[in-house]
Amino acid sequence: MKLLHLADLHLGKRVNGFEMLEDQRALLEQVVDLCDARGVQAVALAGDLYDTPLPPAGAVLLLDWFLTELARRGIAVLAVSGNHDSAERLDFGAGLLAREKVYIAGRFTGQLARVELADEFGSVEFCLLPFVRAATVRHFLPDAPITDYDTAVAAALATLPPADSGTRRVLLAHQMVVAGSRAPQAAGSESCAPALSVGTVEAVESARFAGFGYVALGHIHRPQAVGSDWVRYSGAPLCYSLDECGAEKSAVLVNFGAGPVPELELIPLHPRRAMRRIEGTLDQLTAHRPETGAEDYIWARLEDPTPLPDAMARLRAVYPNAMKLDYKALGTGPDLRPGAGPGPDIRAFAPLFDRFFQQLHGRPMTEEEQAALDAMWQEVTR
Ligand SMILES: [Mn+2]
Repeated sequence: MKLLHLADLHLGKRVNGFEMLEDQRALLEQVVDLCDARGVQAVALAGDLYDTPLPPAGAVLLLDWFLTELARRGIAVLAVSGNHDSAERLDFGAGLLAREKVYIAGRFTGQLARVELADEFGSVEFCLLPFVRAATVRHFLPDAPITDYDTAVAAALATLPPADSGTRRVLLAHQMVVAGSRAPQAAGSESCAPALSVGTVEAVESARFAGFGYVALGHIHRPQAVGSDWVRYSGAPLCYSLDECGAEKSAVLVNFGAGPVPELELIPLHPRRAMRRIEGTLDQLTAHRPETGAEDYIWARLEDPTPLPDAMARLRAVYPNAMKLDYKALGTGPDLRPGAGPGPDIRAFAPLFDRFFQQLHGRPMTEEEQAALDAMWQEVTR
């Protein structure tokens, strides 16, 4: 059986004010083509189908189109809610959709939904764990030994009947998973990302998933395995933050043979518009329209020594989808970062400002600039 693992579609997302719906449509068209080309029999969507609990109508229609196209081809769909989805709204029509082999688990209500799909070697069992918090699991399983998030997820998994040896079993989950003390590498567009840095992260240990042949994870937007090759974040299919400029995106093709452990292949996904960073002076960057990629989402880092008026307007004349513009510090002056040597004397404004100016512009002030600064200094200290 060939299963295609995707997650974190975030349909309806806006990035820096730009509507991503057309990019998402092009991406899902690519996924449907990929299913045709590779003979995919099932698609796993591991949470965050939508970007918000109340997605815009266009996002709902896009998911409707995608599910209909897959169902039309007889491809089964397995989906769980993520933390961005409304669990209840995702469950709308779930019983009806299951008749078309579209299996959606929005809410956790005390037991994991299980779906058996058949291939020439027998059946593959899919276990669907919607996004849960410890309190949700505790509510439905009051007698389970739950002390934290890790034990809560373990208790939810313990509601599954034990698997026979040799059973081919897949779990879908949308959680923060760690391997020992190693947290997954966030991409920057997850709303959970800040929690990663403070060290109080709520996470489930990858070893909890030992009984599964493959674990299709969502939540972290950078593709990666956690603890084992078969416990994997597919990553978001598009760049959803400028921190992801240039990141390669992929889907996981999970190929089950007769044995309990599948073969994996990462299939690159190609965005309609890349998200990338360019550097140079504004004149250089806008000298002519590039032959390819002019429509890309651009973060321009200008090497001009001083901020320029109307820089964004000039940039967008060439790159209409430029998202961000900032200036590269050209500093050749002293390194003023914390810990980079004895600190400057904060009582002496002039030398301090000198060093700041040098670091920013890579040259000392001209006489004219020095005079302007002196005048300002006189004014504020008078
Ligand atoms: Mn997400």
